[in-house]
Amino acid sequence: MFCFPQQRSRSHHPADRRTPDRRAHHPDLTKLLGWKAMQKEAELSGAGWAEERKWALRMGLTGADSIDDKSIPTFARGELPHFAGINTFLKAPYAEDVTEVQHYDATVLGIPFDGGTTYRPGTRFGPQGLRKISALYTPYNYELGVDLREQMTLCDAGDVFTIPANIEKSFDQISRAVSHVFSSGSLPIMIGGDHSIGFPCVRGIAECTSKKIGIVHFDRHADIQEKDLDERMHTTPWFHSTNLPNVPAKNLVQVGIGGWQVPRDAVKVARDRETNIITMSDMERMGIDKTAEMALEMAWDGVDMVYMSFDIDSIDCGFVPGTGWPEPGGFLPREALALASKVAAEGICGMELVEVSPPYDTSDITALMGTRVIVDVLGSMVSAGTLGNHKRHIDKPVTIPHGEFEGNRWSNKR
Ligand SMILES: [Mn+2]
Repeated sequence: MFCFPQQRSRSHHPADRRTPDRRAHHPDLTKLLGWKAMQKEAELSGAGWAEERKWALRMGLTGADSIDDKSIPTFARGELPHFAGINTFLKAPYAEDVTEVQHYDATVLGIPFDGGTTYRPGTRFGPQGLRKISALYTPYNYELGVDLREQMTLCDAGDVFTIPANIEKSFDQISRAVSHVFSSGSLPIMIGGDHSIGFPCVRGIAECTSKKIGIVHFDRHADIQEKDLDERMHTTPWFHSTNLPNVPAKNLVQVGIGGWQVPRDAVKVARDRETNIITMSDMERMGIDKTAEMALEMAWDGVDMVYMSFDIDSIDCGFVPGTGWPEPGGFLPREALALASKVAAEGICGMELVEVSPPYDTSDITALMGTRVIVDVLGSMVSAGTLGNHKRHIDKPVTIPHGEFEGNRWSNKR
């Protein structure tokens, strides 16, 4: 498998003339993660994929006679082809009836709200932007040796009905939706939306538990002042979140903060409340492993669960142009993915991915990056076996009534 006979015979490298076997000069391949990952794939089940292909034939009819691959349906259903279909996140099942989210390990929900934006609007299109480009992904990750479809269940519950230009009503709707998903036992994964949604998201989780919650917050901005432009804008979620009785400010860890866009009002609050700020330079000096270790230590100190908030603008704006308030000097994508994965590996009780603004995006790269953060977080939890750890802390679940209706909408009587 690793022999390259042609290359060997053609090579004029001096090393090859000294020894006939070029491989003797290679490092031990079995020490490479690349080799280990290749072996690990063999341990993965293919049952979920086989099931999806059968399901596609049931839903989309069997394909034309001229097509040799008999698993290809007439109508595109499920993962393939990546350019076709109605896109939910990662082409996961659409939980159109949201009482069904309880049957899934994790639930994606879109929060199309940009009423808290103080510069570039457009994050109301963030959920659709991520869903669209998420169709590019397979559920398998080579390096992790994880296949989400085989190892966990995922659904997309669609978007929360937010009310443009009314922050109070939108926040109430968001908290209600998040509390429904969290109470069901499914892990809530929120796609924003601007960062003002951080407060109602955390509030939705916090009301379902008597336990304490820490927060790891990736951002260039501190987002902890009380008000901005006289309202609770996207610069304020952590002031209001850490006012909640079971969300201690000392367990808020803010990673990547810095540059010229941190309002002094926010710094005063961070200092008063003794939050923990790790700057980009801190991370560079300590390295990724030490940074993650320190963030986890502070976030988990004396609490039962940790929530993750990932602002896409924590990554250098050269990589994520489609965002509400870009700031140079941020994480490299590799650093951000590694940090988010390491934090997620310990288990999280929910996450939000915010500030993707498709109208300002180029070639979907910002939405692509946001999608990648979410799938890496899920893959990391699956790999570490920590997905579902939050369930044991749901001791005050909420029940939200649904309306009464029988039959199907927009269809002729059967
Ligand atoms: Mn930010």
